[in-house]
Amino acid sequence: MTIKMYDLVGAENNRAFSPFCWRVRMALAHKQLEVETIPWHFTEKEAIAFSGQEKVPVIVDGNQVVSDSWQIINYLEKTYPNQPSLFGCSQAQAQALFIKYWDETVLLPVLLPIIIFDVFEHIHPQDKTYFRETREKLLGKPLEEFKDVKDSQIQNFQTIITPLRETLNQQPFLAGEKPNCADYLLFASFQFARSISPKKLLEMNEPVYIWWEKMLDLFDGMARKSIGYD
Ligand SMILES: N[C@@H](CCC(=O)N[C@@H](CS)C(=O)NCC(=O)O)C(=O)O
Repeated sequence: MTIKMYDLVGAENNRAFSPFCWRVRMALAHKQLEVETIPWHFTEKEAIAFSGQEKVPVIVDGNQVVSDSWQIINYLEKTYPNQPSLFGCSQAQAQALFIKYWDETVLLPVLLPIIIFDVFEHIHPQDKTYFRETREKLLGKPLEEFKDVKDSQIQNFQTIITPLRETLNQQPFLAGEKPNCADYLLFASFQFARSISPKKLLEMNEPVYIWWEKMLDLFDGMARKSIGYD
């Protein structure tokens, strides 16, 4: 049965940009599960009210409703044990939790101020007021103050991803010879940037850039086919 997934999009239905939704899209592709994505906008809270919360991703798998990217990934791993494993073993599954939190507490907080004004410019017009109000409250200043990004911010981003770079200097993927959920968790944030921002975050041919390109090619170029900046 086809899994339905509510997926945050911008002004165009093919501009999927949520890092949390990209985690799940990559996981579903790895698991070779059929998915129907339902384009969703920030202000369409009623469309996902059945999930009991207000954020995407949300998946509907038969009569199962699951929200939160990490919960969904673990649901898929448990529910579809005969499909390719997202982790390979329970130890790797436990370690992937560290990657999830490193992404959310180190990488995304540095990346977000760099690209948040680009997000604002690419979201659907119906979402603009809501996005401005909620994000300005969260960040404590007008979105316009994020318009001009300093070189030092990009350099800081490049510095904080040093552990990723050093790892990818020695092996093609975080998971080794082949990608797994650890790669998807971090790639999702890079796909977030690609889908919404023309800013150059990395030098071409550095290990993270090479990995990013390989990730874009996975699953018949699934992520590359989604609207974004190359
Ligand atoms: N912990 C959640 C976070 C989900 C999340 O923050 N989703 C954002 C989109 S990237 C959202 O739906 N935001 C709705 C809003 O801000 O109203 C997960 O991992 O799925």
